[in-house]
Amino acid sequence: MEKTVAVVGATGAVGMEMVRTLERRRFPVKRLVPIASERSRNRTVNFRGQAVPVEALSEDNIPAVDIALFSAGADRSRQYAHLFVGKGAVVIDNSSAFRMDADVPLVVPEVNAHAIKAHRGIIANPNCSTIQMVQALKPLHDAARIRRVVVSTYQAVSGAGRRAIAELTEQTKACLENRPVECDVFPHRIAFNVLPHIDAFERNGYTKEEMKMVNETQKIMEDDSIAVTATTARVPVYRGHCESVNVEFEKDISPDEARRILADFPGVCVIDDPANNGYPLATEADGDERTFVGRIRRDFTVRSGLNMWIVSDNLLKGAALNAVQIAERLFVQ
Ligand code: NAP
Ligand code: 12T
Repeated sequence: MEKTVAVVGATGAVGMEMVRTLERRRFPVKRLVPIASERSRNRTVNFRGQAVPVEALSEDNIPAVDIALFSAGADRSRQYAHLFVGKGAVVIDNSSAFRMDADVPLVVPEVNAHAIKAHRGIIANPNCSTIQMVQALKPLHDAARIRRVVVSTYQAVSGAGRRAIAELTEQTKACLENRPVECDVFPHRIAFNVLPHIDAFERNGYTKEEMKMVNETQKIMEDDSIAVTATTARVPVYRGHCESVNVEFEKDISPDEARRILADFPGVCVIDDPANNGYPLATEADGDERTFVGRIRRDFTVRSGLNMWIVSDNLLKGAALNAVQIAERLFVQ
């Protein structure tokens, strides 16, 4: 049965990918309702060869839709998600607003699709860095039980939205032309730099982005005994988050076993051919729906441990694709 689908934040970096992903995966859309701020009133969004007018988000004018994909920031999600649910929609929310709420499923379909059915109107999409990491961790946990994870990320600027993408371009040009560099979105220059700072700092010394990786991993894997510690950094890459992940296991697991297990897991592609310089790259992941894993090798400093390198397109599996896959599980399969 075809569904009416609203995309709230349709003009943003994630929202535009949501619209493209609905089209590419032939989601049974009866009517698309693209929604953004007042600023976008006169804009249109291209969907299946048509220019669809963008509507302005307003409490007085909540459309009755079957599905609402939210990617307009956590404040908009807090203000409007329940109003869409009140009009009969299931909301799939990309922001951090509801992820840790006990009555909101936090879902990566390949990992915990069963959690979807407990929803009460809202389903949360995890953080981009968490999604690609748990896709690799889940099958390894089932095989050898994970004790502890140490992760460092190298995150693309598109995770911080349209203005951040433009800022990398502007600053790069300014640097190459010996002009002064202006910082607006990021607290320091991102061009030709690495910033160990994503989202706001908490009192415990970690950033919110780092704590999302800790808390969301335990919720999705349904195992609070998995210890996770994270450092998240921004790199001057447009698209594709990279992660160095160190995992300690209870049982022994060899790199060959891990490669076999990961290659069989849906959505994961193993690229691990160092002899031919074969490993996952942001440039290769850009525009691809898969999560890539490589550089799988033993951590010789513990009884059973592995190191690996995980890369995925943060706007696809890290955001838009995962949300559309949740909608597919709800309504298509
Ligand atoms: P973006 O490129 O800055 O786009 C923001 C979108 O929200 C635009 O469509 C914008 O509309 C709309 N918007 C902003 N303020 C609004 C308002 N007051 N009323 C209605 N619409 C408003 O940002 P983005 O990168 O796409 O991120 C959007 C959201 O997705 C954020 O909540 C972010 O946390 C989340 N996100 C999640 C992940 C993940 O890990 N799953 C990854 C990236 C982002 P206008 O064009 O009219 O301004
Ligand atoms: N600050 O969905 O800046 O919680 O890359 C995702 C990405 C928050 C989120 C980023 C962020 C989220 C970023």
